[in-house]
Parts: sequence; C-alpha cells; structure tokens
Amino acid sequence: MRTVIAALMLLAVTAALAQPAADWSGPFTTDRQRAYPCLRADGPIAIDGKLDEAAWSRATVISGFIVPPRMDSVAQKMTEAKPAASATRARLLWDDEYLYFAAELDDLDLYCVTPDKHDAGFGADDIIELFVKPSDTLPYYWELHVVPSGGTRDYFYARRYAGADTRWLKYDSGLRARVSLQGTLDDWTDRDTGWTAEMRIPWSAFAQMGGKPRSGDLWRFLVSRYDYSVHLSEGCELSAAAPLPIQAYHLFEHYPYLRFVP
Ligand SMILES: [Ca+2]
Ligand SMILES: [Ca+2]
Ligand SMILES: [Ca+2]
Repeated sequence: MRTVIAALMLLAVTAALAQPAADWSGPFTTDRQRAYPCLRADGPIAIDGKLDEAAWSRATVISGFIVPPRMDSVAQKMTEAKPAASATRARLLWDDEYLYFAAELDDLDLYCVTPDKHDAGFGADDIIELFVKPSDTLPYYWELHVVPSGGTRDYFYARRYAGADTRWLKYDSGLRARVSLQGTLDDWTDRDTGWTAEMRIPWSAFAQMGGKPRSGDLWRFLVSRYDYSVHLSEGCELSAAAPLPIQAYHLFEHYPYLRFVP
C-alpha cells in the first residue's frame, strides 16, 4: 500500500511539473493582491525570438487582452470595452541582471514601416509595448517597443505630458530584442499567423529608480499592442492587459502591478 501511495505522490508531482504555465488574464485589476507573479529565470535566456527556454514555459502567461473604450468617430459615441480579436500571450521573468519580456502575438496581417534599427521614430507598425512604472509617488516611467522588423524603441518619461515623444526617445535602456515571424511582412494579400518578440532589459535601464528591484517589490506595468490588419473591421486594433477606462496607454493609474517573486 505504501508503495502505491508513494507511486501516486510521484505521479502527482510529475503532473504538477508537466503543467503548462499558469494563466493571468482578465478581468485585469489594479488590486495589489492580484499582482502578476514575475518569476525568476532559472537559467540563461538566449534573446533570439524563440521562446524555447524552460524558464519561459514556467512563466505565468498574460492573456485575455482588452480593447479599451474609444471614441468611434463614425458613430460619434464611445465604444464599450471588449475582448481583443487578436490574441496575445505575454510573459515576464527576472534575474540579477535583467528583466525579460516575451510576447506571442496572433496576427493575420504582419505590418511594419519602421526598419530594423533602434529608436526610429514612432511609426504605423504592429507594435508590442511594455510600460514600466516602478513607483506610485515618483513621476518616472518607461516605455519599450518591439516591432516585426526587429526594430526597437525605448522611452524614459521624467514626467507625463512634459514634452513630445522625441524628448524621451533619446534615452537608451540598453535593451536587446529579437523577433520571429509566422508569415510574410508587409503583404496584405496573404494571411499570416503571427509573430513572437523576446526582449531583455538590463536593470541599469531603471537607474532613476535605483535599478534592480528587491524580491517582493511591486511595480506597475502595462503590456499593450497595436495590430494593423486588413482582416480587422477597425483596421487597427489597440489592446492591453489592463483595466484602462479609455484607449490611452499612458494612464498609469490604471496599470496593474507585478510582483518580483524570490
Ligand atoms: Ca529565446
Ligand atoms: Ca531611446
Ligand atoms: Ca498586424
């Protein structure tokens, strides 16, 4: 009997280990108790646009993105929040050197005007964005972009609305990112599947906030995207993993929290 119980326990442990990563999805909230658990990466992560590291499979998945309400200029009224038509699965991890971010983006029409370079100005691209707001009392926050060409942008905002994008784009986080495409870029006549982005940001990027967080720290964050597509009725879908009251990604008061798990 003891052998049977031991075997059953082993089975249970094996099943738990084999389980896919837990899901963290809508309804999103600013409740600190429901913060996204940012787990530690327990091995090296190659930034190559492929999420085949074991750490990624253990990371909690952010899904259930929401299209926030916006002004419908044709109907002349506010739309209601709704689930995104294009699904996104994002993940975050950390270790002593980096914050890691990855996203798998369903996308039927891969589109990007920005070239594969760093800090080309804001363009009409499919974009995956990560906003980071470490402190509720200080005004500083960060915005990091990856686009399907492999291009990246990083912004450090010393204060919201205190200048044009170009003022904050001069900042350099030292991020590294790669993408992989499941489809053809900039050909609207065919039907694509999606794209994958993988990024790491050194903690020195957040020097204005003291750099690396401590275990248990809570930072506000937002994962958001632009999806331009001939297959979407709106032409461009903006969706985010947050309870945003309107379609405005800089409303950090409405960002959820992540917790750095030891
Ligand atoms: Ca990788
Ligand atoms: Ca920059
Ligand atoms: Ca697209």
